[in-house]
Amino acid sequence: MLIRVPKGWQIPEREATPESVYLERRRFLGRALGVAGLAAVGGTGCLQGALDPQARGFPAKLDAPRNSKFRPQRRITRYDIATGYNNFYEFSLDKQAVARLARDFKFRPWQVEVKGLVEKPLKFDVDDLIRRMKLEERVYRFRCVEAWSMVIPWVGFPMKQFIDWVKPTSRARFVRMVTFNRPSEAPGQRSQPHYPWPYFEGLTMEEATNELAMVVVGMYGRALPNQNGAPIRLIVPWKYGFKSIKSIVRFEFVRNRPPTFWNQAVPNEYGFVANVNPAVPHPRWSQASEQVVETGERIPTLPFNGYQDYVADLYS
Ligand SMILES: Nc1nc2c(c(=O)[nH]1)N[C@H]1C(S)=C(S)[C@@H](COP(=O)(O)O)O[C@H]1N2
Ligand SMILES: [Mo]
Repeated sequence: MLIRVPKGWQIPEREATPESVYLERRRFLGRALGVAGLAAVGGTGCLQGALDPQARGFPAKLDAPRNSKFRPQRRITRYDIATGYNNFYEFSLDKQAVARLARDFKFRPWQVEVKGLVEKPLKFDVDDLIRRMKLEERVYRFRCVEAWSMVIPWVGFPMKQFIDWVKPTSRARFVRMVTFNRPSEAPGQRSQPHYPWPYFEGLTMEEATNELAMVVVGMYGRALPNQNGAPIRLIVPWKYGFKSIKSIVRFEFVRNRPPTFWNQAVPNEYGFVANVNPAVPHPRWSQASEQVVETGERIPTLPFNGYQDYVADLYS
């Protein structure tokens, strides 16, 4: 197993927050209530599984060196907020109920399939993949289309590393990714049958091989918590959060642009490209600014979520 006891928590850099602070949960509800649109909150009990290091389901340590190239100019979000305020519609559209509802879902063992326009289709256990790839930690800004944001230390590997390993053929122009479909275990899939399950997303090959695109298997020095998309998800920080598909079971290399879940469900609200852009309002949310979930502070939104130097060329 790659999941192991680390040699010691790496001392955070200027912008980082020590683990003791991530794990501090006292102020969570008070602070999070500052976020506009937050519905009435139940007890704190629902967050227990995600917060208490002794509790069942608290993720194992997952050690990886930080890539210090990526330093957002903002403070890292506390662990309890990043794992207690989640969009994961397979479980619930109540962000604060997701952690509890995803707690007993079996995310391991987990098979991942690679198919389509590749030299050799593959099927493997996610932990075999994690052992094979070179892990690193990157602190990225995270921006949801609902106009809230966080800053998260992800653990994973560049998607390019994965693509170089699976070798798509030259005919491949897009990669399509798909989440599990287990309505008997995932209450949101059962209660929202009008959505086109399973969740699916896609990127162009140029986007998928961009330095920023990351396949993520952990956060805050631990394996991914269930509610954040265990055991393997995408992170594309210059795009709205809905592109960053969780709990992937299949990567498929295709010739034509694949449909995407939110574009299919609500075509006039969500496009394929979905780059963070303060100048283009969503029908329900101005994108000019965003609310920092932890503090309630409102800050201007940056083009490409601040990553224009890496990705603006892809779209010119
Ligand atoms: N499978 C799946 N992936 C998903 C979603 C989802 O509902 N299902 N929600 C998306 C949205 S809208 C956001 S903002 C992020 C939230 O990720 P987080 O809970 O780790 O912050 O996951 C994205 N990936
Ligand atoms: Mo989102």
